[in-house]
Amino acid sequence: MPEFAHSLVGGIDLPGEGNFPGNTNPGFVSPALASLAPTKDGDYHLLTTSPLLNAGTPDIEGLGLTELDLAGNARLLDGRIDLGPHEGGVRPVEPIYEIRYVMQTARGAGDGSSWENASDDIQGMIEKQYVKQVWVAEGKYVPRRRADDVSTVSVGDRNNAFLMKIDVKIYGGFKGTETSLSERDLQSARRSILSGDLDNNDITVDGLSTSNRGNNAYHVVVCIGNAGEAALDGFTITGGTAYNDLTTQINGYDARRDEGGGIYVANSSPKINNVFIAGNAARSGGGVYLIWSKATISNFVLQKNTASSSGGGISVDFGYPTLINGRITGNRNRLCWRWVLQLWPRRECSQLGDQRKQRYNTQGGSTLFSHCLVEGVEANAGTGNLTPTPIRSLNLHCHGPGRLLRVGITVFQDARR
Ligand SMILES: [Ca+2]
Ligand SMILES: [Ca+2]
Repeated sequence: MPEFAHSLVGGIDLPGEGNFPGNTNPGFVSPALASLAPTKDGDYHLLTTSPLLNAGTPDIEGLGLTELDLAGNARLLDGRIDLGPHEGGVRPVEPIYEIRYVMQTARGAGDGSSWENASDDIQGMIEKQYVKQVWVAEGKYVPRRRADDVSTVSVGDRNNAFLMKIDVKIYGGFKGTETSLSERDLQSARRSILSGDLDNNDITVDGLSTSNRGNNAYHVVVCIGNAGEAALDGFTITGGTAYNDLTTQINGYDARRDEGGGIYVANSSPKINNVFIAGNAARSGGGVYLIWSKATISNFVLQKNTASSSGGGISVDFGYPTLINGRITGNRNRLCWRWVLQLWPRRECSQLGDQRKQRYNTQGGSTLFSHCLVEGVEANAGTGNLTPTPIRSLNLHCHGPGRLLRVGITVFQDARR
């Protein structure tokens, strides 16, 4: 056998200096199948991940190397030659997957290319090139990346959030075998929970955070700037705790950390559907905060969220959001604005008359309600709204998002300070 040094031969463990074991994956860009030989097909440049980079002979004296390699690039990069006739690695080309799959525990290759190769990183999949939808199986998911720097994993950082991305739709409520969206069963107990419980110590009741939220993420979901066709559909959102005075820049806008514990939407109009938003807290907009937004929130429950100032359930500033088929109940505010739903512009407490009307202020507001029932409000703008008679039994009977379709919106403030 000839002598080898700094070489790789498939299937043979070569003796000698610098040789690679025979089972080493050389990391070619696109090798042709061996069964096709002889062939000129295949791309045998090395990927940037190849172990053969910078593994050639350290001493190039007497090798007769030319200035340029076979492809016309410099023959010596990074101070040491690579195995083979080419120098330098080629970035792997991202395969085109329009749907990426996420499970609580990663499977197979973990690249999200299928349920069998599910990733455990929702944001990582949202950021993938070509992705149009991210499918998320049941389980609890905590954000691992800062909303203002989603390219970096920073486990436990309170600035972490799930950041929606233009034209990317995020769907939850899967078992992990479905091949179409219609196979989801949102009425079952199966839930994909997005949680702000970074330190994993929240006391939860039925999956919803109730206490130990002091070190939780400021926001669970954030959507800022042009959302295009972006959507969030089929999730429970809980544990967001927004009480920080600072702001941060996200997508070119200042985002406040004291509004929108569950969902923070600014200058953006995503579609949010089939969501259960509960057990979140903020200074304003405990469950949801919307500013300059035409968001549509449909088939939703906003329950047991709290605000130290206003809008325990939802707070809306300057926007044209549409709320359809929802229930807003048991949310709590501490200050005088005892509205579970707070719409800009606010009125001072002293200007308010009937306590019941404080629950919903329409003056100058531009929120569109359709097929809604808002307790204590006599004239709801919009179409198909129900008569303002509180139907408390609805509170007891509507739990699954799918069952809310015919209910309309019910707003109760049944938990004051
Ligand atoms: Ca090199
Ligand atoms: Ca916690």
